[in-house]
Amino acid sequence: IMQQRYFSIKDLDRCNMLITKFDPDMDHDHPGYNDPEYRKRRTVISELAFRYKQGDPLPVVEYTAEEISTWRQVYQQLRSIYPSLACKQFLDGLQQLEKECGYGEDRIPQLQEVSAFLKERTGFQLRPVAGLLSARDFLASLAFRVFQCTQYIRHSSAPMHSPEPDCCHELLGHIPMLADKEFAQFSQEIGLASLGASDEDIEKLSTLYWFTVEFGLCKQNGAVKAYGAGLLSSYGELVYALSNEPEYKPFAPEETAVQPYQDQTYQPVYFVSESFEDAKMKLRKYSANIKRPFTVRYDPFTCSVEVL
Ligand code: H2B
Ligand code: FE
Repeated sequence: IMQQRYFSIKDLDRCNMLITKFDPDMDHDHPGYNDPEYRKRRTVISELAFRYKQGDPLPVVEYTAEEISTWRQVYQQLRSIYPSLACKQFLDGLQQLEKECGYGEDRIPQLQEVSAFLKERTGFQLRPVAGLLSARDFLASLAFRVFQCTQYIRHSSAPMHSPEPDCCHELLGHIPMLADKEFAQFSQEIGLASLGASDEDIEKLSTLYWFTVEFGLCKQNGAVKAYGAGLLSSYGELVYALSNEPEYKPFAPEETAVQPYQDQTYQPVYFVSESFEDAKMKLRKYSANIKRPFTVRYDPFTCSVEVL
């Protein structure tokens, strides 16, 4: 892999290492663990992702009435609090998706249409994935402006919480933000910084990703708003993060990268950025200091990464 002179988007077919710790077949605490129907359904949807190769049409899932009902509950509840708690970029993106991409409480949008929408706005495209990916593989895809998206939905017994990413998390949490040019750039830069990095640096970048893309807050017009997808797809944590209970710290990559985090419950601390511009500049400075065996440059004409 090191001898390769460039990486193309096709190389993402090899970035498929799944982490099974929250999988309904492995995790006894998963709300679907004792539901054989749910697990069977998950296997069917996983197969679509396993078979997918870069360039294939994105698989279409015919969602059941029960799945749509879960989506509706999540959508209605979150939608009602977004206007006061979500950042402007998110609200703009969601509004466009509702107007132009079939977003709404009555149906679960298909990856195909969402990917086409994003591609036009920020050049991001989607790729189906069967579950939680390793940080290295997940971050590598961001370098190519590819976002790996799960297609299954959380168990109907727990619409307000999912231990693993699901389509509510991707479609409601991540997609509206990825429709913003500046945020798309920020996401790609984390991805580019990860290529060729040591395991230790991947862990730090993954923590940075966690406290920004997943759980980030930012200042807007004197108020603190949410832009992290983990917050924007969880009613409970979104309200909690913007209450006066948790601790806030200013986003500072050196410090943020080593902050311990929670993947089972709410975060005890959140990092607040002055703006995306500010976060991007700080991240750039941080990334420049990561020691790597090579440097990389993204070529937007060929959508490939040159190794320098
Ligand atoms: N995999 C998937 N499928 N979705 C994610 O949002 C995700 C992931 N996030 N793997 C990654 C890990 C993130 O927590 C960081 C980079 O470790
Ligand atoms: Fe996520």
